[in-house]
Amino acid sequence: GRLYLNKVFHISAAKMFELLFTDSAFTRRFKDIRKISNASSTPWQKESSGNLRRTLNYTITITNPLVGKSSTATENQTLYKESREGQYYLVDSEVYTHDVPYHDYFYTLNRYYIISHSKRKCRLRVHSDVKYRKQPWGLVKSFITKNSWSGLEEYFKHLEAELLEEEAELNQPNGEM
Ligand code: YK8
Repeated sequence: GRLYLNKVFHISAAKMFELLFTDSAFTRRFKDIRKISNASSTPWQKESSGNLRRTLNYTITITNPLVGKSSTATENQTLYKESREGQYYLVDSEVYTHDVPYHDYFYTLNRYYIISHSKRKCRLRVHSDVKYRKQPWGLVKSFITKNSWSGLEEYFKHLEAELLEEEAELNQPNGEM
């Protein structure tokens, strides 16, 4: 896998969790800019394991010329019970894209760590891996991996840029916060 984001933000850990993993104005705006539509989400629900789970469904717009213009996707997120509110959050997200070529062969596993750095700062790390559900032919596998990595790299660069804007807004001395 690869580390796509690893950065300290002037945003508290609790606020970062709220921005990324609740139905926040930030998430809604980011989805708008990315042309992610038909978004729906279940609430976070406790499982027998003690972890919290939720499922998101949405339609993504794709710019990769090898693929159709859009695909529906399902994202299963797990907030691990080891997480400590305000201190440390660990979320795994499995993303299944249903309408891209070879979609039944792979999914993407994104691991988000939010670690409190100080009262008003946190580190956000996102590590992603392409996982295979069945073994494709070698050439197909490298094709899927290459196209997934470039898509993920672009996505997380954009997410980082939008978070930096949010950080600037939140830290304005005369801001609403
Ligand atoms: C989530 C990983 C792969 C997929 C895409 C697949 C191409 C397959 C090409 C053929 C289009 C929001 C991606 C990038 C779509 C977007 C997914 C997002 C960014 C020719 C083999 C959607 C995070 C996420 C995870 C996986 C990404 C897909 O929050 O290249």
